[in-house]
Amino acid sequence: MSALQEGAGTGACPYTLDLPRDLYAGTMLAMLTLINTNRMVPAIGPIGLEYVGESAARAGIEVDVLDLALSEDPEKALREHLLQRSSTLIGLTFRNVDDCFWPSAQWFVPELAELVQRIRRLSEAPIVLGGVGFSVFAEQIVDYVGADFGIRGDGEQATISLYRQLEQNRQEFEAVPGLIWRDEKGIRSNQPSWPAEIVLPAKRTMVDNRAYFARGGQCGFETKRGCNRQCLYCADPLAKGPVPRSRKSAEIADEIESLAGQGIDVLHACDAEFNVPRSHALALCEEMIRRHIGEKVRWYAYLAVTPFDAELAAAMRKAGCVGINFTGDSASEAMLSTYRQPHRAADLATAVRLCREHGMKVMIDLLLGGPGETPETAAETINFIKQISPDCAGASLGIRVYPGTGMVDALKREGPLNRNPGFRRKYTGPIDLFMPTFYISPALGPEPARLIKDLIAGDKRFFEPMAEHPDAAVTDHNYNDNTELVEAIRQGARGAYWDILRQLRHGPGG
Ligand code: B12
Repeated sequence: MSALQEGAGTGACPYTLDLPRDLYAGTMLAMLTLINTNRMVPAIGPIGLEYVGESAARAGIEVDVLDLALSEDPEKALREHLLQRSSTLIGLTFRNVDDCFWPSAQWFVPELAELVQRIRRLSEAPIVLGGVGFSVFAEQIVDYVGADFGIRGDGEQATISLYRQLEQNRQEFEAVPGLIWRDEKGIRSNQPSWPAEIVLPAKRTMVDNRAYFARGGQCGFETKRGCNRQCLYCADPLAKGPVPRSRKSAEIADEIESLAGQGIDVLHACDAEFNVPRSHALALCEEMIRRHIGEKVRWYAYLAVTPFDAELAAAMRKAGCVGINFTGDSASEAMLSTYRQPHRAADLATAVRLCREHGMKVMIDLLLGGPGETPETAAETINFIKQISPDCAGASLGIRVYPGTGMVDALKREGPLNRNPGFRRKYTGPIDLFMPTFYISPALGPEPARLIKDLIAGDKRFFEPMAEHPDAAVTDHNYNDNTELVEAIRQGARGAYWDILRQLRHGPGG
């Protein structure tokens, strides 16, 4: 549970202060205050907030960061921080709207609403929201939590632009890319601009990355944004743009060296798919090899199953990559077509083989239960994965249905959403995709988790789906408040979470 939730549902806020204006005497003025709201553990550094903050600082804006994830007492920290400042703008990063994990289905929007109310009682500054999860539901979240603004998509230039407007008392909000705001007509919004070239500061010193490394076991770095694939279920093109946009290799290498200089030597790429496009992945690896970065850090990445070949595998390993998590989804021809994946089962086998040959650990992430999944297609997938034997496989069951994705269109073709028997959710009333809403093919029967567990049959390479019964053991594959991971990292484990969990089961070489 995230700490902001602790107060959730209690209604009353401890800070119903009537702020005396002289409290602001001697406080810092005209600044951008950035707040990390994500208290999920293991803690993941707010890399998006850091890029936004460093870009604003580079543009000459005074920036301060309040990191609620690293605070022992977030309520006190919030109060003390805001009472010492009179910010021009307060920015909140909202990474996870929900935990995307059925049947956990935790929704974090109500606690964000409470936080916004608490901030309102402590500061008169306008509030802007941003973040990857936020970007999928931007207008709805601004409306629900009562924020003044939101920025959908890339936050760097848009935040600077909004800040300048407020600082100069202008209201040309149409000029701010991706901005959501209110006027007398209601909620207004601009399209994000998705700049083709991404130029970011490479320092990574705006948040305490060493603390994140100690608590989270790895720190992130981003090499590209956006995706031109059309995977049925994926909201990335909505949050990150419909075409891949890359950073310059030298800038990324500078950033990794800066993190290494801070003692952070285990990293995770924050790209949806590191190898899309392949040419950029290879060029970056070559730059890292030229600088001997692979001798200083080890890193992990998410990859699409194709394109992946011996040249890229060799370059990645030499550049320091030690583990790859492939978006495998399925090994059934029918399901891969439904998911609109360009790879086929044979490509999964090649990916596993190449990782083995080049000394990288390999995980295949499966997405079981999509439209048309049957016990036969699920068995085909699980049996195939057993045969090609990756180091581990995530058997996720239940797909988070995001508005604006092909998944919604596909389900609408089956008939009215409210009558579709495949939906799984914890709320009542009509289907509302804003709240955690999942789909599991009805053909998998009344106990789909049981069916998948039976197919896995105790094979320890699989992370099994979580049963829906309230007394079911908590799965180890949900990283939302995963105490096993927290404890392992506290004791010194480092790496991608699947690799840490794998080692807990099988030992480092297993
Ligand atoms: C890499 C990754 C991981 C890695 C992180 C490794 C690391 N060290 O960072 C791991 C595997 C640990 C992970 C775990 C989880 N993840 Co994850 N992850 C991602 C991924 C691929 C990248 C996120 C990222 O860092 N992007 C790069 C940064 C720079 O982008 P950004 O945060 O969006 O920031 C930009 C803008 O949003 C904006 N912005 C950000 N903050 C702010 C603030 C303000 C004020 C403004 C104006 C703008 C702004 O500007 C930034 C720069 O342009 C995304 C999918 C994606 N393509 O983004 C999923 C994603 C964020 N994860 C998701 C989820 C659900 C999770 C888990 C909850 C899964 C689980 N149940 O275990 C956990 C949560 C972990 C945690 N403690 O928070 C979901 C969230 C969706 C949702 N419904 O909310 C995503 C979107 C995937 C998906 N499509 O479902 N994840």
